[in-house]
Amino acid sequence: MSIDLGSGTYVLDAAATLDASTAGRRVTDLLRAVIGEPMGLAFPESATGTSAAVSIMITDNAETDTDEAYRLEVAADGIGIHAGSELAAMHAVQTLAQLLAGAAREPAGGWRLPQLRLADAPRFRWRGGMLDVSRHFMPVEFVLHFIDLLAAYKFTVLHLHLTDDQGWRLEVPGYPRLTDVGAWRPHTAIGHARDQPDDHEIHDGTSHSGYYSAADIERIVGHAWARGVEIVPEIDMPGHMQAAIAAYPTLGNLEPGSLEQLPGVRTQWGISEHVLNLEPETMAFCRDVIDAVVAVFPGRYLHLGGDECPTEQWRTSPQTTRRLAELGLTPETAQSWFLDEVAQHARDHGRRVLGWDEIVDGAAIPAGTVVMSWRDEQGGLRAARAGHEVVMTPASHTYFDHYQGTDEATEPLAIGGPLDLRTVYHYEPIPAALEPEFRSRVLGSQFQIWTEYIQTPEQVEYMMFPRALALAEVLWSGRGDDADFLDRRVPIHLARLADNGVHGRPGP
Ligand code: TNX
Repeated sequence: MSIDLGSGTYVLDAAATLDASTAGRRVTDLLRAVIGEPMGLAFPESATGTSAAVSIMITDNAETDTDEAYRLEVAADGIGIHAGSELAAMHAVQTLAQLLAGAAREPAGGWRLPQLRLADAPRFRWRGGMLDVSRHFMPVEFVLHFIDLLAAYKFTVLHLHLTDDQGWRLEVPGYPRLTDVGAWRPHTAIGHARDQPDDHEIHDGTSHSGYYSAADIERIVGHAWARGVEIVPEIDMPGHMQAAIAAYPTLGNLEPGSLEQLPGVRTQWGISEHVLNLEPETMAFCRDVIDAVVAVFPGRYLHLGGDECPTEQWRTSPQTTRRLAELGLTPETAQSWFLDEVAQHARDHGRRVLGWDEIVDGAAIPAGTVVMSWRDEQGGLRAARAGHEVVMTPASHTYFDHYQGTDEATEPLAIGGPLDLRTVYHYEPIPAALEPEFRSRVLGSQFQIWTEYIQTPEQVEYMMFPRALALAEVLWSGRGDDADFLDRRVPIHLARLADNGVHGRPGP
């Protein structure tokens, strides 16, 4: 970003007219939603032949959102936005909203802005946040609000972790039990497993449930589009599937007849041994689920998980042992085979497939697969060198479910950590060990909010802020000065967020 501050000022008030004739409705609707409504500015259209107070010009490729660069000028006679795409113009609107949030209110009405010229473009194109709505379901209204928060800080990806052992959160036509059974658990473990007596689960004694209907997803998708956010839905397979197996036991590896051992929806955290089997019917189920996801989520990507899949049941189940032999596979090679099968189906729908970095542990993965490197940087390095695009999501720097402070006693219970604000601010998404010729394969990064220990929307906000501010800056403009960010700008943003009812973690 470059910014030239002028010496004069400009007052934006209720009389301000708008010329956005080259911009789409999405841009003007955003302007009205994030500036017009909260500040009481109506932005009437300027009459033909007169110059508008605010003009938004989309310069070239309005139909592609790949060009995110924009210029914003506050001059003596008005405000001008020049953008290479609709998405870029939307970023400019968010910047203007930030400038106005810091502007002085005029006694006669309106806001006084400094004159300036600003040219801005992101360093990385993948800037996102992952929300786990399986471990704790998050209501639709909050997902919409989460999208607003992402967009305000120019994140353009919402990765929705929709299914896991502890809950299935998406309605799938033809499989009513996925939500009737799989979206519900009778109780939830409390505290850390390490603090619990052996085999004795201390639980909260209340049920937990929730899922999104097709109509809910339509609202979420529509709102994301309106904010310039792309949703990346994730259906985690073949592990992390206990909720689906609870709903349809024939997806699992336990023999029929051993009914008493069949798992319910998981009520504890940690990794489940209940994984999908490899039968043709199970593969057909996965294809049906992919069809259902593709039908309601219009984005370019589909995340198929692929993390943490214990192979124990594939070794011990007689049925799966037979199936492995039939397919000429071993328990070690089965996971890559599985991913190839389901990924091909997603590609047949024109989707780019994503997976967590375990998918590069086995055989070579199909070209075009995008890898999320979460355990450390190694998966990302391997994948980038092998020709794949990667999103860097190392737990050490992007797991916002970790404690924010080193004194656990003063923080709400969290899964582990810590990961403090300064560490996030110092995160460099391009691994130092990556050879220059492969660096363009690092698309960017995203923060993860896994919700084992995060039960409410308020708690999501607390874990998100201020750390999301740090990652937003790392990904958009690159890290600035520590003191300026940590001591000056973070408190300003936390205060503004609090004014809007969003309570991050205060203090350093
Ligand atoms: C690892 S990251 C997981 C998640 C947990 C998370 C908790 C990944 C692909 N798997 O299932 O929620 O750690 O931090």
